[in-house]
Amino acid sequence: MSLVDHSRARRWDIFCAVVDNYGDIGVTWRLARQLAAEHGLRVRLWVDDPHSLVRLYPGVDAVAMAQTRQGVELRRWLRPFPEQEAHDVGDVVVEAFACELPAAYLNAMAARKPQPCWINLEYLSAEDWVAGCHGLTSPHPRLPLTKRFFFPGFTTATGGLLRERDLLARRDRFRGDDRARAALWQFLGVPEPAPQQFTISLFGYENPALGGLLAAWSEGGEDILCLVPEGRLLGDVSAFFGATAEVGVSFRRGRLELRVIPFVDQDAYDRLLWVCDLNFVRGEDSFVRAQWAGRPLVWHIYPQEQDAHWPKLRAFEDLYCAGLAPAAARALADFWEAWNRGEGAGAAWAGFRAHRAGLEAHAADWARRLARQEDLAAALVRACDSPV
Ligand code: TRH
Repeated sequence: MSLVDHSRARRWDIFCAVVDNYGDIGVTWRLARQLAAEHGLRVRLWVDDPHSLVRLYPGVDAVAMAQTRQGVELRRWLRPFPEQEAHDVGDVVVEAFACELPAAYLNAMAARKPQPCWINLEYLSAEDWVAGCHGLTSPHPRLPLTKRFFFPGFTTATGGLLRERDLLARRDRFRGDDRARAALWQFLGVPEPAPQQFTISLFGYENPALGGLLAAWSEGGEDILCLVPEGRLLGDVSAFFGATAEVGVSFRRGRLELRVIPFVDQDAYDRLLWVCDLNFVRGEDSFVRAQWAGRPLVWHIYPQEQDAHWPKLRAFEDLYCAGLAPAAARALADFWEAWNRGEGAGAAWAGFRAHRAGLEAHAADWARRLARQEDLAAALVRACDSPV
């Protein structure tokens, strides 16, 4: 039972436009849940495409106009935004990833007394400029409103990363709990890996480098179990094995066993990351969750126009590899480069794998160090409690 009296709590409105700008529903859903659960806030999450949420949390009704799930009031963001929806503006308004707030809602924000705290939640980047831009404000060109830019990040000069209060404790308890691990394998429809199998989760965008990597794994010196969630990599898996890769299918070639697993809810996906020895992740949210797993990871960054993603990738590598032995750092950079370029990952694998022990110790240490920083939800609440 909740000890918080939610009826008197401050109300937050979070807007996420999935259709317009591919706003990251994974991040906003996680943030909304945490604000409600840990900060006792009344949170409304406005989403233009609730279908996108069903995969992350199957309890969501994709067509309902309003529903409450996991303490969050989920509202369908219609276009045009109905005038009558705009009268009830939250104490805090978060526009996620620069989505454009409905004009009627903006007008209502300007008229509200006191005015709401208006936040633009930005994408995650490890680049240096982020620290200088975090917290900057920008007046609306027409209305008497000021928005504040909030940048997630990896240092204390930024807004931090999403991390639920008990995340690392839950992770460690799970790892020590045979029954919980067995339940996960059963849920995934996968027999428990043999002790000598090196277990890899593989989530990413289409990648022409996959065939070469799977060949290296099948011909390598160790048994590998590779788990591929349903999604954009399945075409490349099918091409390699010459057969359709779909949920429930398993393949064997040489030392490699590959199983296609269902796309599971966010909490189960966390457990998958915790149980694997190495995690391939992508985008923003899975990338952060793999860091909290404290195990080595490979990041497929979302490719942007004019190669804008490369400086972002390198900035993170520089930060992450500080303190790592130079040879291990080089092997990591080579492998990540090959994976993101879409060629040469098979050739770079042996070098990466040779540094297993160093990379494992480093990943655990990185998670410990990051966890000393304030988490993003707490930092946002603090920012909104202090005047601009
Ligand atoms: O979906 P993504 O590719 O997201 C990206 C980023 O937000 C990127 O910045 C943006 O520009 C681009 O979209 C368009 O990858 P990401 O961020 O990892 O989101 C995937 C979500 O799916 C994440 O919340 C984890 C979740 N997930 C599950 O819940 N279950 C699963 O089985 C898997 C594989 C993932």
